[in-house]
Amino acid sequence: MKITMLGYTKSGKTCYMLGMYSFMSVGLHGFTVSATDLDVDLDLTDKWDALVCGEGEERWPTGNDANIYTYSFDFNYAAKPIMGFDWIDYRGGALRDKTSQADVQDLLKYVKESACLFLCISGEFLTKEIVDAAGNVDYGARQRIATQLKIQPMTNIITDIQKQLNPTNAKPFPIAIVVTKYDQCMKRGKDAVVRDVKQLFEPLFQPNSGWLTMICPVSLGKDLADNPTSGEINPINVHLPVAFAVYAKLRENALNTKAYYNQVSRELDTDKARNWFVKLLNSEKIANKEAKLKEVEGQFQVIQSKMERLTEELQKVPLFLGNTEVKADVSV
Ligand SMILES: Nc1nc2c(ncn2[C@@H]2O[C@H](COP(=O)(O)OP(=O)(O)OP(=O)(O)O)[C@@H](O)[C@H]2O)c(=O)[nH]1
Ligand SMILES: [Mg+2]
Repeated sequence: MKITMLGYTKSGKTCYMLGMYSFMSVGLHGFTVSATDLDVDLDLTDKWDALVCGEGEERWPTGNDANIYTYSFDFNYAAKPIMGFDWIDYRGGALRDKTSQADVQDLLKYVKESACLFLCISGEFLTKEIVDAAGNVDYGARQRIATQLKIQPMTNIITDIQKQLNPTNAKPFPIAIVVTKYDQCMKRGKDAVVRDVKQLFEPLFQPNSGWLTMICPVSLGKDLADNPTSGEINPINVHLPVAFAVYAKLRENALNTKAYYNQVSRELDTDKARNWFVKLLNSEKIANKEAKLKEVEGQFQVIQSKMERLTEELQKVPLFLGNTEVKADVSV
């Protein structure tokens, strides 16, 4: 599975990936993330060590150059891989550059192959209110903040995906809106930030939009807002967007498995409704289909049990199907 994180330069993409990897290489509740290449593990661990132990501006990674770097990871439970995922790290400036640039084209191609999109928006621009508790919108503030966060190029890409895949609420496309540097706006409280984020990405939250959207605040440490050069690194929520992407992919697999089960089951019903002589002739075919049904049912249960382990974690952050807030569960 491919995941793309869209976000402008300095929005915190590289730091998020480093934080997610280092936190999840130790793991949470039995879930871990591992790099499939040991050199990648070394590279990411070195960068993370610099962040944790370093002081001053140098602790932070340098902004990306015009190359696209691909990282391959496994998402595991009890040290057994549940699913592999590929991640790209690129310069956020590519989001606003001309499509004739090589890396811009590669980025757009990668987006189209991705099973889940992460939209990276920095909490440093979410300190002023857009929507109040009564639902009144300050459109001027919304416009200013949308410009700072470069929402438009992200919305354009979402529109492209809509055209290409035409997601529906029955078969939705998963998007995680990752509010990075949440330490910088956390004083406002989660509800206020979630209200504003919904206003910034309004098309995702319309009835029957076909988008399954998670809004997830993340931070590398709550002290960083006041003290970016030496504040303690202590990541918050960095595992949740990846857990969501894996959950959504499992859900899609479960849906496909269920559809296949129903199809075989219908065929079997038809076979069994024939007269005794035809049934006798088809007895081997019927037995095969019965065995197939059992096998598919087993596969379905395995997928559901993997989903079940993830759902508990996912209750911590809001999830929407179109305009409706939903709970992650194992039903499909
Ligand atoms: N307060 C705070 N600052 C952060 C956090 N994460 C990143 N930053 C700051 O944001 C800067 C940019 O982060 P990067 O991860 O390099 O941003 P990027 O999106 O990869 O940028 P490009 O590579 O240019 O596209 C860092 O140098 C830090 O100063 C965080 O959790 N909290
Ligand atoms: Mg970067």
